[in-house]
Amino acid sequence: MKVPFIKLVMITGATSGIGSAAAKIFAKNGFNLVITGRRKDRLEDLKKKLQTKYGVEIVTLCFDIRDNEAVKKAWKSLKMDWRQIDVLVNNAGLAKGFHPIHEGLLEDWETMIDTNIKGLLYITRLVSPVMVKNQKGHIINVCSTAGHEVYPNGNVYSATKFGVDALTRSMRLDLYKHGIRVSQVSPGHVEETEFALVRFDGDEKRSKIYEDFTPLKSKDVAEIIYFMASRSKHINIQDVLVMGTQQAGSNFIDRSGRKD
Ligand code: NDP
Ligand code: 8X3
Repeated sequence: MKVPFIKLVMITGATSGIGSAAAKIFAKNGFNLVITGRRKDRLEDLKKKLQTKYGVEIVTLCFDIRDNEAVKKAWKSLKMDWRQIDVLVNNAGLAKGFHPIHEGLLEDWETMIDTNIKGLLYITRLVSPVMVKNQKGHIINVCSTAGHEVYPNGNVYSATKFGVDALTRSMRLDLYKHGIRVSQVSPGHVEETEFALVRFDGDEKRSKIYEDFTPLKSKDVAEIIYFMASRSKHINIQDVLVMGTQQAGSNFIDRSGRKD
């Protein structure tokens, strides 16, 4: 279903997981895309695949979202037409480490704060003025259940996602009078992502956290993002808190076996 008021969608962190799944669903529905991430080969592969399969146009921007100069340079490299973003999906993000607060690594904390909060702000600061000028647009932040409740060892990751939740709500107050929708999706555990592998520093064994229950899949979250973006203009879905059926909260998971 092509939605007439959406032409161009920007998705940060499209090289894997939820961002990559979101790129696929928007492309499948005929929208042009700006996709970002640090891994250029992944971006180029995805671009080629989606352009060939769905006949859409895609621009890739390769940068580290923690580096504001790199973010600005990438943005300036876009032709004016490609800056007229209708939907911004602020998805790039990560958890690093799983330590109690007294053992946490400062480097991990800085990576999470710089990526999940500052990176989101760097992008939003460039895209939102265009939306205000156009008096239309939609910003969808990828928050988390960790942005609504805490769990042991989740400390700084949760703090960044509580920050995302605060930003979603306050950005909406700043932008709604300009006809801009601000939403977020807050998922629990999501597989078919690199989230756990990144959190546990590439440790394959530790990252196998989905073997005894069925979590959400990246496509499930992507479908929700697409659903939010494709509602009639007068509807703004403010937040979707979503978990797999075997998860009832950050600290409540039925680990009695997968129920695929
Ligand atoms: P993935 O690790 O699969 O994807 C993360 C994406 O973020 C990648 O495309 C990665 O690209 C990008 N990214 C990370 N750091 C940077 C950086 N410094 N600069 C640019 N891009 C960056 O994980 P998910 O798909 O799970 O994560 C997507 C979002 O979903 C995150 O915000 C995460 O917090 C959130 N989330 C995830 C859940 C889960 O259980 N998986 C649950 C709830 C929320 P690259 O490495 O190429 O730079
Ligand atoms: C990812 C979900 O529970 O690992 O945001 O924090 S959780």
